[in-house]
Amino acid sequence: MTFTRRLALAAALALPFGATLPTGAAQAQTQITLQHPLPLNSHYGAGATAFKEAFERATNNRFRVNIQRNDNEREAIESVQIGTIECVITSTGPVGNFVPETRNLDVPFLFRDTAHARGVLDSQIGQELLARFNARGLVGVVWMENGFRHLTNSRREVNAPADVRGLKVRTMENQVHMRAFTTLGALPTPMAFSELVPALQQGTVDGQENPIPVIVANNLNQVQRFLTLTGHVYSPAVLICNPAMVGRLNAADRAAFTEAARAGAAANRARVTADEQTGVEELRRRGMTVTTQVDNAAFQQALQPGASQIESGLDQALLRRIREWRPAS
Ligand code: EAX
Repeated sequence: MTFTRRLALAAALALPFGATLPTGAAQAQTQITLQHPLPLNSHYGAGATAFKEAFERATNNRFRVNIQRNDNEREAIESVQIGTIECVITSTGPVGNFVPETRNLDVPFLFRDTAHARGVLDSQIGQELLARFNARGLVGVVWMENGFRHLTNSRREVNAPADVRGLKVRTMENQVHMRAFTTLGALPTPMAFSELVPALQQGTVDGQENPIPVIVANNLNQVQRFLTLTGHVYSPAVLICNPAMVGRLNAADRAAFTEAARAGAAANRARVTADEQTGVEELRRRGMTVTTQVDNAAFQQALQPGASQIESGLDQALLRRIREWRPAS
C-alpha cells in the first residue's frame, strides 16, 4: 500500500497515522494500558516491554499494550481497581494498603538474598499471596522484582545504625518500612515516588531508600550524595491487572497472557541483576560516596527492639515459612 493510500485510509478511518491499520478483513484490536513508575529504560520498563512484545506477537496484534509512566503507584493501582487502566507494574510498597497480606513481604532482612526471594515468590507461598488479590478486586498476575533497598542521604556517610538517627527519610506508604525506620531513630516520611525528587531538592527529607536500579534509572545521584548498601529490605514488584479485562480473555489468549507475563518477569529480573552488577560503580562515577562494607548484622540487631512493633498484625506462620524456605534439593 503506497504512502498516499495509507495516509488517505488513515484519514478515512480517523486513525492516527502509523496506527495498526486493518489489513484485509478489518481486525478488531483490544488496547491494554500498562503503567509503571519508572523510565522506560529501567528494570520495570524492560519487564513491560517484554510483556508487550510477547503478548502482541502471540495474539497476532489482536491486543496492543500501551506502556505509560505513572510514578504514583498507589494511584495506578486504584486506576486498575476501577478499570480506567488495565494493568500496572508496581513495587509492593503501597500494595499492602490494598492487599494486606503482602505486607509480610516487606519485613526488613526477611530474605537472605535474591535467590531466596525469587524462590519464595515463585513457590506455593508466592502463588498463595497472588491469590489474595482476587478478594480485593485485583488480579495478581506474576511477581516481578524491584530489588534490595539501600539507603541514600544528603547529610552524612552512614556506616552504622546510629548514623541513621535523626535523618528525615522518605519511605514508601508502607507501615512496615515506617516502623523499621522509627526503630532506628530516623524520622520516616511516607510519600509517593512522584513526590520524592522535589522533596529531596527542597530538603523536606534528607534521604530515601531504594534499590540500585531505581537510584540509577532516576539519577537520584543528582539529589543525594551518600549511598550505603544496607540491603535492609527486599522489594518485590508485581504485575497487577483488572479482573474484568482478564476475565474477557478466551482460553488461548489467557494462556498467551500468562506466558507473556512470565516473559516480562524474566526480563525484569535479568535487568535487575545487570543493574546491580554495574550500578554501584556507575553511581560512584556520577559522584556519589558509596559505603559498601556495611555491618548488616548491626542493622538487624538495631531493629530487634522494634521487631514486635514492625511485625505487628503480620502472619507469624507465614513469616516462619518464608524464613525456613529452602530450594528443593
Ligand atoms: O517501584 O516508591 C518507591 O520507592 C519504589 O521503589 C519505586 O517507585 C519503584
